Amino acid sequence: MEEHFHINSPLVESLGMTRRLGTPVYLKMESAQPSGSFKIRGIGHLCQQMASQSKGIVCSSGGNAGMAAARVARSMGLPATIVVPSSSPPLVVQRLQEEGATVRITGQVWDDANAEALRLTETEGLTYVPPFDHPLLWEGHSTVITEIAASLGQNQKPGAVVVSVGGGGLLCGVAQGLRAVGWMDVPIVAMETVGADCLNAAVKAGRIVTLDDITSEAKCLGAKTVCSKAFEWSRSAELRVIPQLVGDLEALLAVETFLDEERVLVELACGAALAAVYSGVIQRLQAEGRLPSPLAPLVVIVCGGSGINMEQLANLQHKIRRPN
Ligand code: PLV
Repeated sequence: MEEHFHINSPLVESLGMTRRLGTPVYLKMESAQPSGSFKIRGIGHLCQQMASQSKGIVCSSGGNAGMAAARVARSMGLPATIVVPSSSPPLVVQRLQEEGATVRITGQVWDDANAEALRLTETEGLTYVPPFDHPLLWEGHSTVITEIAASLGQNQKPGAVVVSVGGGGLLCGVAQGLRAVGWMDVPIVAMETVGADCLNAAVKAGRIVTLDDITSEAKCLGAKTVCSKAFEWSRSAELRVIPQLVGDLEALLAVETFLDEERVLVELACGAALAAVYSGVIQRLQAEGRLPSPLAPLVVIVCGGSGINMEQLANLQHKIRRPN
């Protein structure tokens, strides 16, 4: 039987968000996962399916897929090489090393690091662990929705589910989970930051596009191209995906408010999802008639992230509030 590296994370009501929205808001606390994010769900599943006979794994990451891969590899007794771009904060490199991984820093953004990981797969004969683009990852991530369904019970269906989108792996997992529990009428609000907006850009263009550069500080959302399955879901007649954008400042304000009110520190990548409520995105969608009012309980996936501490928060506050 497959071992689970993830936990059944808490589903808790946020009083602060509930007050702002006027409908119950539930937080799915993926920040509480071992390795600090939801990534361990999919990566735990993928590694057990693909890496049990491997001589080692290599994972390209903005940080959190790497943290999950390093943790899973350690539990499986496998060496892990994690390739991160130079935009990942030193804190991430340190935490990866503490997990026992070998860290390589290559290129400026995740796409560069990924090219290096693919090269190592070939030259070193390692098993490649992708951070977001693989059906086994989506299957693993989908358990976040089956847990929510079990927690809410038969009589409560969410009005919408809010996720952050980097390369789109979480979005694909949530979509698959909604299908598994028969909730295909529950819309997904897919949040990105300006400058890490590959899904929003693709939906606008009507085709997959590659961003020139990642200019957002939410580096863990910084894939230049969304995975094709996520784009497919965004156009699917079966399910409604509502892509939305916030600025880095809104994501930062959301991280700060969440720390003050919920006493949990998360990455800017997660702040994008939290800003859906704190910056009034959901309220605007309701005013525009794109989400119903009143709305059934809103579920926010608190994706988490390990690339944050008080020092990194201060760095972000400085960069985002006083650019240049
Ligand atoms: N981060 C990926 C991709 O980075 C990584 O390598 O860790 N929230 C957090 C905290 C994340 O770390 C990520 C992805 C996401 C949300 C978005 O998930 P995705 O990529 O599945 O859409 C470049």
